[in-house]
Amino acid sequence: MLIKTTTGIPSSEITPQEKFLSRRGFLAGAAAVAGAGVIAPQGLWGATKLQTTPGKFSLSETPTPLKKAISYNNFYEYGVDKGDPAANAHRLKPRPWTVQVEGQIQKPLTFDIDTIMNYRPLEDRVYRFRCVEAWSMVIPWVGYSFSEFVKACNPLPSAKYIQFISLADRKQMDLPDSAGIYWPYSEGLRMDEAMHPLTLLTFGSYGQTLENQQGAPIRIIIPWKYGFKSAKSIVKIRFLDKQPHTSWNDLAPNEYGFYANVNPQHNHPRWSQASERKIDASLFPKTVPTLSFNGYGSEVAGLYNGMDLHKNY
Ligand SMILES: Nc1nc2c(c(=O)[nH]1)N[C@H]1C(S)=C(S)[C@@H](COP(=O)(O)O)O[C@H]1N2
Ligand SMILES: [Mo]
Repeated sequence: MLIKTTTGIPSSEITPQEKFLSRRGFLAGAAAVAGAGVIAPQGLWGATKLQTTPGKFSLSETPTPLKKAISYNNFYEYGVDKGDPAANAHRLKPRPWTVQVEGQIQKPLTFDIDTIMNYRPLEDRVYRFRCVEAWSMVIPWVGYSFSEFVKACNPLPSAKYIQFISLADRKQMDLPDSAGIYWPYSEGLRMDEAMHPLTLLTFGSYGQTLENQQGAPIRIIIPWKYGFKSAKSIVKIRFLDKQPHTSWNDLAPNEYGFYANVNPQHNHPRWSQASERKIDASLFPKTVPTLSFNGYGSEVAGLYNGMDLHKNY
């Protein structure tokens, strides 16, 4: 059985939870698409082709070339330069992989990565992706709405926030002190942000599994927020009653807020956020104006009614 509890609880005690998840369609969903998710190893960059359907919310823009998307990355566990993740993330082992879920839920859960990946049909979602460092890409991510997964975990009403925790394993990662981050990398969302249908539980891009440097085998993508909110290589998801600490908040609270909505009017203390270098197929990236909420305002602005987004940056 792919669903285990975290603390070696005997399998007899797991049964009610399994039945519960089955009733909710979690196991049924897994069975219905079993084998549909993963096809055959491609041998290219270690990625595996995924079977996908065209998803909601896709931009009609031409995606950034795959090669650029996987050679210019932020993944501080492997070094602070943009080329470091592509050079060093081969050390990451994306299988076997489990994701623990804990906190304000009925009972802690541990899921195998393939159970999560096969739970819902995988969609292609071409999203704009904007880094706080003022560059952007257009990436065809592969995944399904994170809200589907949340519902399957059955959080308690006291769950108001979600925290994502990335792997921090010295056997597989460098975890350099120079990054300044207190490992493990962690990020968080308010529950309504997490439940928004744009928030994508992500397993792939460009029709194939994530490259290690993109945060294989599972990451989150929140397209209206700066890229640092989108935690990579997630091993733990916590439902919380209070706003969680996040890596960048802890490191530089004057530079990185909890909300981190893309806001061209609110500058980073060291640079403007009014424009971005658009990384596309051209040799020299064009600079284009940045859109509020990264262009997703009509979908998400309502989540922040009555909030001062200069204070809550
Ligand atoms: N675990 C982890 N997740 C992370 C980061 C990181 O250093 N470690 N960097 C963040 C930042 S700053 C950005 S811009 C995006 C980069 O994603 P990409 O390399 O796929 O473009 O990942 C985010 N998620
Ligand atoms: Mo970033």
